[in-house]
This record gives sequence, structure tokens and C-alpha cells, in this order.
Amino acid sequence: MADNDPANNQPSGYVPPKVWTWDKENGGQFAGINAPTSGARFEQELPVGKHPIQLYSLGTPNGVKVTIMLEELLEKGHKGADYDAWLIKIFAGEQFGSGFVDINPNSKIPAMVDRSLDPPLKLFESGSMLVYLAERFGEFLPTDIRKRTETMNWLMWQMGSAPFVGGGFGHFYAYAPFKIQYAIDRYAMETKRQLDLLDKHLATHEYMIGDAYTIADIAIYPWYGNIVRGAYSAAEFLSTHEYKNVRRWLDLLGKRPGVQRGQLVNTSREGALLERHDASDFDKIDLNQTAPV
Ligand SMILES: N[C@@H](CCC(=O)N[C@@H](CS)C(=O)NCC(=O)O)C(=O)O
Repeated sequence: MADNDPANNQPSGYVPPKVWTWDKENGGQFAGINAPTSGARFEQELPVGKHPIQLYSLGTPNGVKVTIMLEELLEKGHKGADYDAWLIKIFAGEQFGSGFVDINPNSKIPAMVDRSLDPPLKLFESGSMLVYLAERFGEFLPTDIRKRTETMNWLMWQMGSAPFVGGGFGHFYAYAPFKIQYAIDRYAMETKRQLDLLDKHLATHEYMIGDAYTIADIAIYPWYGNIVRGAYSAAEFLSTHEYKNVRRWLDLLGKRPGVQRGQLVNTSREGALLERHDASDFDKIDLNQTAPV
């Protein structure tokens, strides 16, 4: 650990103890649900609908990646991709129910079950779901070794990078109980570095891997779309208007019906769907509404 004067620490005088212990009431926005242990906290069976694919999720960027993928597959005519999307209220701790934990021991949305397999196949981690669905239906993951590898490169980049944006920048800028300049500076810089990387890449690529729309686009769109459009009320703070190529690509993807429908699932926003059980659920919905943050 770097030498420093505890008087400069935040809070002033704080010195990490020899052994960390859990302070349940740390005041952060997630204090009520965070704990240093894993596993189910209560018994709760999950509902099961009529479709092969059962999704247990919430319309956050990680959840939306999967609903966009499913809607894109349906758009291509893959009836086997029809799905029930059930709402998991993470702020109420529903990810710790026994039924959810049985699918995802990591207790984070999204979780998914493909019941067309016997026994049903359980999936967790949004990236794993995108690869699984792409391979199962033969869409959005090129078979050419170079294109496939490029797609996987960017997909893995997204899975590894977004926690710095959400768990780092978003947490310290918007959710922490007080503002810590060091933490905000560190993660704002990293978030802008990622946006700059995407912007330079998209200056010479129509989609993430060139001329083909892939699961790399599907994974990256919800996170960086949200940031550019003002997630954490930080668009001005991060000067997201500067990333012109990212904006061009966001507009391109935002015109796709699958993207429009996918980002309206499992959200309590007015005019969106808390749950999705049938294609006709979208009939009453304006798909061209302003993209969500
Ligand atoms: N790497 C995981 C991240 C999933 C994740 O962080 N989900 C958040 C919502 S976006 C969650 O369920 N949080 C609840 C919690 O931390 O208890 C994925 O991509 O599926």
C-alpha cells in the first residue's frame, strides 16, 4: 500500500484495520442488499411461462443485452427464441430467492433457462447468454475465424470494461453516500478512455467488427448508449456529445426494431413493459419513443 498520512484519508484519520469486517449500514444505495456472502436468503419459486426460453431479469444494460438479442432473433423469424421475461426487482432483493439462485449462484440479473432442452439448461452471465443464443440459432456470430474472434474480442472487452463504468464511475458519481474526488476522477477518466476507444474504432467501422452486426454490438450498445444519453445524469460531466462516431453508431442501431423492442422489456418506465410474455405485448407500445437511459 502506498505510504500516506491518515489525516488525508477519507474519512480523515481512517486506517484500514488488520481484518476487514462488514459494516452493514454503510449508507450506500445498495447497502440494503449487499452482503459479503453468497447463496439464497429465502425460499422463492420462480414462475414459468409458456415459451421455451424463460428470462428472469430487469431492464438494466446487462438485462437489455439479452432482450435485444431475443427480439433480434424473433425479428429474423426464429420462433424457438420466443420467451417469457419475468421481472426481478433487485432493489427488493429478489435475486436472493432460492429459485433465482438455483439458476444463477452469483445472484445477479439476467438469469435464463432454455426449457426446450431436457433437462432444462440454466444460464447466467449476459455474455454467456449472447454466445449461447448466437450459436443455437446461427445468428450474429460470424463463423469465419477472424470475424468470430474479433466479435469475441469485443464481447469480452465489454464484459470486462462495463464494471468500471457501472460499479466504478456510476457508483461513486451517483450512488455513493458522499462524493470522493479521487474515486470520481479515477473512474471518470476510465469511462472517457473507453468512450474514446469506441469512438476511434467506430470512425473506421460501421459496426463493431465492420460490415456485420453481431453480438458485440448487442453487448456494447446498452451500456455505452446509456452513458452517452445521460445515465447517472452524467452526460454533461463526461462531455459525451464529443463522441460523434459513437453517436452515429447508436443512431444506426437504435433504428432496428429488435433493439427498440428489446430495450423496453422489464422496465417500470411509462410506456414500457414490466414483463413480456407475447409478441403482441408490444402492440400497445410506441417503439419510437425516446431511447431510455
Ligand atoms: N457480469 C454480469 C453482471 C450482472 C449484474 O451486475 N447485474 C446487476 C444489475 S445490472 C445485478 O443484478 N445486481 C444486483 C446485485 O448486485 O445484487 C452479467 O453481465 O450478466
